[in-house]
Amino acid sequence: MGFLQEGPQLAHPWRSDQLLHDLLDRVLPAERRAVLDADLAALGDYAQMAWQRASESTRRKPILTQWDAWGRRVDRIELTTAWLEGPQLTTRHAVLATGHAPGEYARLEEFARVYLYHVASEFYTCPLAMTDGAATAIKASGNAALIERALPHFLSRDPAQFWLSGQWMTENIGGSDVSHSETVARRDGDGQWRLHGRKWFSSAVVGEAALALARPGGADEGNAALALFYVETMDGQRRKPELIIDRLKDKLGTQELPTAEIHLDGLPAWPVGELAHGVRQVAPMLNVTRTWNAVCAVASMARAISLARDYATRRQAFGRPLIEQPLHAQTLADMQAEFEGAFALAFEVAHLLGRVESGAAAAHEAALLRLLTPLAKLWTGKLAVKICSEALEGFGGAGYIEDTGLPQLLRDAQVYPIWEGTTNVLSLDSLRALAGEGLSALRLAVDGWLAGSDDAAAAAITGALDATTAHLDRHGADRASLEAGARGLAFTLARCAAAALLARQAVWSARSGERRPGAALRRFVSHGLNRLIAPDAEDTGLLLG
Ligand code: MFK
Repeated sequence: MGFLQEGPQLAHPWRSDQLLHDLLDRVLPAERRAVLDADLAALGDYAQMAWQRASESTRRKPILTQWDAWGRRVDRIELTTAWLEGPQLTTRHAVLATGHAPGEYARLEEFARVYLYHVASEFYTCPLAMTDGAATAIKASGNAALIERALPHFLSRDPAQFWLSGQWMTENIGGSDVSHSETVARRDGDGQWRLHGRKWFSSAVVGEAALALARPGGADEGNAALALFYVETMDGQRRKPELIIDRLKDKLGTQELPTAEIHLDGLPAWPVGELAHGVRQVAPMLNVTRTWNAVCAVASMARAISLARDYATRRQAFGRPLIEQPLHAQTLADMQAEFEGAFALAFEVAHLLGRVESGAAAAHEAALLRLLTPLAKLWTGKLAVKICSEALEGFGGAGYIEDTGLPQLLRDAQVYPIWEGTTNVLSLDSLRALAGEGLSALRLAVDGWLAGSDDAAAAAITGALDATTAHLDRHGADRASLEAGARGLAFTLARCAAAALLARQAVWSARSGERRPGAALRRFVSHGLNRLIAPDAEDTGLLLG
C-alpha cells in the first residue's frame, strides 16, 4: 500500500479550549467552577466519543412510519442515536435547569454546556432551545397555573419527568411575517380551546408540549390579534390523535432533526396570556432561541477550526506541514480571529441574559441585551457558513467527501442564518432595538469594555461607532433608506461590539502574560469594522431591469 493520509483528530473540546477557559476564569467566581468543570469535561468527552462514532456509522436521518401493518395511523418517528441519548445526557448535566437557576451566572453556565454539547447533539439542541424559550416565555407571562404545570417538566433533572417543547409559528403562508397565520383557536362546548390549522415547520414534533400562535375565532386580521397558546401533545405514551404528522422535511442539513409538517385537528390548547398580542408574548422565547442560535453557530465554527488546525499539522504539502506554509497559517489565523470575536459576542449575550433575568444588570443592560441579541444571531449565523466553508477548503478535496464528516459541518451551518429569523429579518429587528436606547447603551458598554485597552483598537472601534451614529443621523428619517442599510449597520455594530469585547479580554489576559488574545484583537480589527453601506435607490433598481 502506498501513501495514506492521516485524518484529523478532534482535540478534547473542553480541555483544549483556551478561549472558554479564559472566559470562565475571567467571569466566574472560583467556587462556582467545580461542578461546572465536571459537567464540561463530561460533555467534552461525549463530543469526542460522538465524533468517533459518527465516523463509523452512516445512519443520518430519522424515519417516520405513518401507518401500521393493519392500517392504523401511528405517526411513529425513529430517532438517531444522539437524539435517543439527549434526555438522559442533558438532564444529567442539568443543561436547561442550570439556565433557570438563580444568579447572574446561570445563563453563562448553561451556554458553556450548550457550546460543548451542540455539534455532538445532532441538533437535539434545537428542541432544547425551544424548551428553554418556552420556559422563559411562560415565566414572563406570569401565568401561575402554566408555570406550575410545565416548568417542573421543562427544567427537570430527571429524564423520566423531562418534557421537550416546540414552538409552532411558521405556516404555509410564511415564516418571517406571521401576520397572516391561518391557525384558528375555537372554544368547544366545554369551554376548552382547540387549535385547527397547519404548521409548516415543526422542529420539536417529538416533544410533549409546544407554544403555538393561533387566531381566536372571530378575531381581527393582522398580527396583533394572534394569541399565544400552550399545548400538550401526548396522552400517556400515545400522541394525541388531534396532532397529525403529515411528513418529515427533506433538508439540506440538520438531517438528524425530525422537522415535520403537521396539522392540528382540534388539539386542546390553553392561552398563555391575554387572547391577543401573541407575538409580543412569544418574544422572550425568540430572544432565548436566538441566543442558542448564536452559541451553536459559534460551536460549529469551533469544531470546524479545531479539525482544520489539527489537519494542518498532519498534512504535508510542498515539503512541510500545512501549518508551516505561510499562506495557510494566515488563513487559519484569520478564521480564528473572526471566530474569537463571534465567541466573545455570543457569550456576552449569554452572560447579559443571566444578569438581566436575575436583576443584577446595570440600568443600560436590558437595552444592550435587546440590541446585542439580534446582532449576535445574525452575524454569527453568516460567519458560521463562511468559516465552515473555509475550513472544508483547508482539507482540499477531502473536505468535499461525505464520509470524512466534514461536508455536514457546512450543510448544517447554512441553517443558522435562516431559522429563528433570517439575516434581513434580524437586521430589521435590530432597528426596533435601535429605536429605543440601544445605541446609547452599546456606546456606554463599549466605553467600559475598552478601559485600559490598546489605543489603536480603541480608536478604530470608536471611529466605526461614530460612523454608525452619522449613518443613523443621515438616514434615520427615511424608513426605506434606513431599512436598505440595516444589514450593513447591524454588521458594523456587531463587529464593533465584538472588537471591544476582545479588547476587554486582551487586557485581562495580558495581566498574566498571555499575549494571544491581543493578537486576536489586532487581527480582527485589521479585517475592518465598518460595513456600512450608503443605500442608493438607483443602484438597487438594477434588479428591476
Ligand atoms: C441549534 C440552535 C437552536 C435554534 C433552534 C431554532 C429552531 C428553528 C425553528 C424556527 O425557525 S421557528 C420560527 C422562527 N420564526 C421567527 O423567528 C420569526 C421571524 N420573524 C420575526 O422575527 C418578526 O420580526 C416577528 C414575527 C417576530 C414580528 O414581526 P411583526 O409582525 O412585524 O411584529 P411587530 O408588529 O413589529 O411586533 C409585535 C410586537 O412584538 C411588538 O411589541 P408591541 O406589541 O409591544 O409593540 C414588538 O416590539 C415585539 N417584538 C418583536 N420582536 C421582538 C419583540 N420584542 C422583543 N424582542 C423581539 N425580538
